[in-house]
Amino acid sequence: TPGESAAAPTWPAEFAARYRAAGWWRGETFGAMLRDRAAAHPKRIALTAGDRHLTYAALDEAADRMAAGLLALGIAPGDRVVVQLPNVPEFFEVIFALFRIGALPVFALPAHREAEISYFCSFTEAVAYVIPATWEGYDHRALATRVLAAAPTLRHVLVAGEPGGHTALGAVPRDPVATPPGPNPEDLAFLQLSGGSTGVPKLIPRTHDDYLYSLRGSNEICGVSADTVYLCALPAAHNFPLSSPGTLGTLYAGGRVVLSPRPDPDTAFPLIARERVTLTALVPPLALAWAEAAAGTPHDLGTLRVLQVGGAKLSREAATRLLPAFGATLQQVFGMAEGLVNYTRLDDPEELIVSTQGRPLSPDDELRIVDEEGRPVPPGAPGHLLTRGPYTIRGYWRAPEHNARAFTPDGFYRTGDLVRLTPTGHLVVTGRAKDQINRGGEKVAAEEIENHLLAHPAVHDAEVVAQPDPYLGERICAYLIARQGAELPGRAAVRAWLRARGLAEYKLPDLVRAVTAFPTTGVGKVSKRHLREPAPPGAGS
Ligand code: J2J
Repeated sequence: TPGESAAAPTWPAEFAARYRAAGWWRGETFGAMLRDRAAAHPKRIALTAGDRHLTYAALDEAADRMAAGLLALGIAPGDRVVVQLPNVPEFFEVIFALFRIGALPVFALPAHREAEISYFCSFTEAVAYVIPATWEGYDHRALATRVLAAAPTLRHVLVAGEPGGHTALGAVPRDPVATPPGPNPEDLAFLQLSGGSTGVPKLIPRTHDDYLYSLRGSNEICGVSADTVYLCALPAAHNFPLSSPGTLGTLYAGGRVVLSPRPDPDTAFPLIARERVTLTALVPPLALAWAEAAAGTPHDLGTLRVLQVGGAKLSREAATRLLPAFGATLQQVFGMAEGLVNYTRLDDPEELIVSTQGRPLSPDDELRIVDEEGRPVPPGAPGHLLTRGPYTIRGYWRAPEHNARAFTPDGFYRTGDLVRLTPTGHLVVTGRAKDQINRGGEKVAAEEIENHLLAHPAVHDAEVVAQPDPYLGERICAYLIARQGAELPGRAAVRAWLRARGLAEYKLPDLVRAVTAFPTTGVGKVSKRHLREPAPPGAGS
């Protein structure tokens, strides 16, 4: 829909023309892609979830019926729909239905709570919110009732399962109706969430053309074909298992997606054995837990050909431990929902696989590694990574002020990652310049947590930083200064208080330390670098 593309900067015409001429953008849409696959091999299994197997024809038909139902409810092209579904078939039925209509899924994670969901619904002016009835012991219907009160545009809550007071997905009308013509390939397909480094997460507008190219490119690099059986163990909505090549890449290739409700080895290993899984994606802490569990497992993991690890830095030591644990090739993946994805290649020498985070997917991915002043660093020196290319956004959705900082005037995205380039063209992630904590692959914006902490009556000032953690890589540490005469809450009380404000569990501080002042830089600004240095033993809680 033309109106919505104006909500974010897009590629200048000469770039779009180049990407089309190069064959990256092929004028496909998600709706047509699924239709083609269903026509080509209707009886092949597209999705497996527990004992349910959906063929391509069944998924295609379910998406059509769902689209008809959503249209009947009044969901129109360009409308935003917040989708908070775990790894269940309805996730794919709903998003393909929305793709067919040209309505935009807004991808929320199952862990998100009232603070995040209310923000997504109100900021995107969402008309509908799609949830499971309950997940991991949590009642999403009660959450939805509270969100309805906070988001004036929200007209429908659609529930996969028992609806409570809302509408069951299974009860939306399923009769075929006249469908609108559907979106164009250059239109937005969905809004993805940024890891974020600001008070509220930014929304990432991805088009059919650009995302489908990233799937095709990923498939080629990862050897994904109709024979691939991909296990989705991470939350399906996350960009890594969605697209690198993930579930959507596997469907693009006509392969089979197996949904794991949880990522732990006890859940995943029996699925790998039973479904003969060939490919899966993990974050580093999970990969290490899997390697440990693989040693004594009775389950046959021998079908696994490629184990992808990404989302957070995998140390050389950890990578070396993973190599012999599975019969699979290890692949490092350094990607971002904004676009750029780097892969070690399956035939890279072992040394590159354990020591680098891969090289760009596309020959048209442009990288710049620059110093604080924006000048290119000497070859091989560490610096800030900037990038531009055929599947990297040119701006966030409805965020002109932030875009002016997050993108260069000539359209390079400032990733906030510090990297160096090897002579082979691979990237090594050396650190991070953005104010974010990467908690085992889960991204937490320090400012978002600080803002919540500052609302506490006993808190005068708050700083949130990452601290090294042997298992997670990083954990969240909150430093608090008390108000005059007030007593600061301890760790448990801080966590309970943030939870009550509706913050997702993974964002709650792992450590809380009371201090009387923050270290400052020469110019009197708070020095987060000094706060990150491990505190002396015995300081704080
Ligand atoms: C170090 N840092 C990494 C890695 C991501 C594929 C894979 C991952 C993501 C993802 C993704 C890293 N080593 N291997 O979208 O398609 C950190 C960087 C990066 C940020 C992006 C995909 N892999 N990171 O993790 O949008 O800091 O995407 O900028 O969640 O994660 O986070 P996100």
